[in-house]
Amino acid sequence: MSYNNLLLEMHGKVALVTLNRPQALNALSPELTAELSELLDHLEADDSVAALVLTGNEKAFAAGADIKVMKDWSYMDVYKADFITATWERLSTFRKPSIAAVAGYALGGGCELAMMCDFIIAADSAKFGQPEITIGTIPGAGGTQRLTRFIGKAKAMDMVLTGRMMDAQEAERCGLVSRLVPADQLIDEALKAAERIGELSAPVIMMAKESVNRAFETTLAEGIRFERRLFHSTFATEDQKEGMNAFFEKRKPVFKNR
Ligand code: CO8
Repeated sequence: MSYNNLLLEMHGKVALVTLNRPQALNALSPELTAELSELLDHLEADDSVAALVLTGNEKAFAAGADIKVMKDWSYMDVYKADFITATWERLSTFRKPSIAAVAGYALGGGCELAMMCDFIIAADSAKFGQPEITIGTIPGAGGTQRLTRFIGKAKAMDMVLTGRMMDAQEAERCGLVSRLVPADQLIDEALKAAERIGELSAPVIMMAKESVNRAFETTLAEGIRFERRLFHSTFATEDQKEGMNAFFEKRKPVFKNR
């Protein structure tokens, strides 16, 4: 597998995927999002991959959709093609755990891509924003929806209507980011978190992820019922027996992903 706009490095069971269009601050061109979508298909199907870390470079995670490519598109171009929704949204349906490791700009589609990951670890240099309004459009890959659910209406309106950027400290304070680390520790911290997840039971991790995600799509009562069914399902796994027995035998569990 080789890609023009992505780098893939395996760290044990963790796939580190780097967005790699530094000359355009990793602007998300149709080619890049198509490559990412294809790579995610491979990573999802590969049993040796336990988790994904998605990152950019020191200056930018990604500065948004590629404005150069889309500026002359007509309504019919974007409507008929359903403006590449399938490739953009692929990350949000990725079933394995995913962490965005963000340094520098995560703007527009870049912020939206980071929010499609399960959580975001940010370097102290990170800057988040939905500046689409400043170029005559609005977020189109979940920015008005995910951002609002993650940080609430007041902050989301402020970001989406003014297009201002939020620094890493503010992003951490308002819950957009799970951990804030010095820039030189970003990748290590994200890999460490992903490796820890990779030591746990893969099917149970998938159930946990599915259950948290359900919180954004349903009522509390339905969500709790959904969680309970998945909780019950964990008792059908060998890994639940192994985890609980290992606790009493005072040893590290050896999960078999069954
Ligand atoms: N698209 C294309 N090229 C870009 C983009 C972009 N989004 N961002 C930066 N670049 C290019 C610049 O044109 C420049 O290229 P060149 O060297 O050839 O002139 C190079 O990257 C470096 O950029 P700057 O010189 O501007 O760097 P600065 O450090 O001065 O500024 C900024 C950095 C503040 C990040 C600035 O580049 C900027 O404002 N970028 C645009 C940010 C933006 O508006 N993003 C939103 C885009 S719209 C969007 O994402 C909608 C998503 C909808 C998805 C829908 C899917 C279904």
